[in-house]
Amino acid sequence: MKSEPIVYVGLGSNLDNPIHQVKQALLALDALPQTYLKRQSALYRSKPLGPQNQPDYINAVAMLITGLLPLDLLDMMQTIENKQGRIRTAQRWGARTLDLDLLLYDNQKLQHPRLTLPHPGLSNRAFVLYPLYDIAPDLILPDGKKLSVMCQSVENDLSIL
Ligand code: ROI
Repeated sequence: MKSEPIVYVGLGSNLDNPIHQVKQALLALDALPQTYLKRQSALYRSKPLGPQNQPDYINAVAMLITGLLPLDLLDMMQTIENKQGRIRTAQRWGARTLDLDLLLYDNQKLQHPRLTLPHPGLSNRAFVLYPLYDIAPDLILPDGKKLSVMCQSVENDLSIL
């Protein structure tokens, strides 16, 4: 029997009680159809990447087991973002109540107008790599790179909560 896909989702928030937003989103991910939350990282505080005139972020990474296809999962993640008050503004990289990024879907590589897998920001963002390492220290990416080695090439400027 083929096992169900393992998926990693990055969570980030810097508005309206970010710690609560991230915890709430973990519950919402666990409640998705055909899906459960297998592991969750610690919560981390990080300086904003992008414009600095916004609050610090709370970040975490979740490991899900899911029977949903990538674009169906993406749709449902966007519904969670919207339910938690996400307002899309013109400002690129502005503050947000909740950002859910599909980082990895099994070993799939995908170039689709709505979804790139692995997530293009994965390899250079400490606030993604370190929480991911928390829950998957032996992970090897679809291009064969080891997560542990990738972590060594980005400065860890996070504080754990
Ligand atoms: N910066 C940090 N530290 N954490 C995030 O989750 C995050 N998300 C974003 C941008 C605006 C790029 N900056 C971020 O989308």
